[in-house]
Amino acid sequence: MLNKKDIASVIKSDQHSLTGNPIVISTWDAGLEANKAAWKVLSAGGRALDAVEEGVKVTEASQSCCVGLGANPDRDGFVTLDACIMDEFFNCGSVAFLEKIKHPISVARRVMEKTPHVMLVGSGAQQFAIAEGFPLEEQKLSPDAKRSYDEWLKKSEYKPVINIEDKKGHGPFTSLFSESNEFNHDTIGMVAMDANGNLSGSCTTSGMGFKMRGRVGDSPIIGAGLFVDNEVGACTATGQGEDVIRISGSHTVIELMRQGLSPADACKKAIERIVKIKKEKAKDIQVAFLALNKKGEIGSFALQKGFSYALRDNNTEKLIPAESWF
Ligand code: SD4
Repeated sequence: MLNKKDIASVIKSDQHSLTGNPIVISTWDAGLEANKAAWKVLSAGGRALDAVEEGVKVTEASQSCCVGLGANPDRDGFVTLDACIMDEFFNCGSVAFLEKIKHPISVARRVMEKTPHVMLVGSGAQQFAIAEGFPLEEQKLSPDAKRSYDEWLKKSEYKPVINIEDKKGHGPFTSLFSESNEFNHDTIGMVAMDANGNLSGSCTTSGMGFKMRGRVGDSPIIGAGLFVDNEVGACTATGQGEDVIRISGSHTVIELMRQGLSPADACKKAIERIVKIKKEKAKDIQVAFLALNKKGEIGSFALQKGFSYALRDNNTEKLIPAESWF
């Protein structure tokens, strides 16, 4: 049921859909650059689906610890990538545990458009990508990833629980800056509404650095790292994937919005659920949700401080710090 506060925020946020104004939001600082590419599509009247693919491709192509081939490897030294995409018709596609392919998000889109399936993994996903004409890249760690991996190998300490001792407030899997002083970024999740009021979303990552070989997080899982219901809204997640999967995070946020909660309140409720499940351990992990509803209202909520998301619409282009539980 809508309460007074919810109704007020819905009324206030009606602008985008009423005026047909497109909007794109995406996770972390790297979202600013990614949004620029998405905005090119949206501002030209293009489809949200194309915008969210083009947007996150920018992050996949850049050198980073946590997205694309330049990212941190698994504990055996291999970079393995996860991605998914979803459109306004409940069409969705996903790849997981994919190696040596530069743009997993585009392979996910091909899975959606060219196969009767939703998800392909590992060598099967790679075989499909090659058959679709995606070049097979070299398995070679980027200089940053190699340095981080060599450092990690000294102790080979496997920590399935996210280490957030770096309280600079950046993502759970990395330090704020790479060793070459480049700004690090995490998983990118992006949701957008186009000028026709249609929603789509994308999510792409290399997952947890130094993870067990074969580990798959929430990012390629429809309903966990991403969900889109064109009648209600779109949501994406970042952070400790295991705990997002545990509560079907993005789907949960959509269902809460369907019940009338604003995006921010729905994200907070989903975080509250994780806190309830994890109890004391919630302090040791980071999870954040980012959502957009059909009215163009946006919202986010994180477990820990330090999560921010990037917004681009007709009026503004900025990074917004999310509220957090702790
Ligand atoms: C995962 N959710 O693989 C991803 C990682 C992430 O910020 O979002 N990092 O669990």
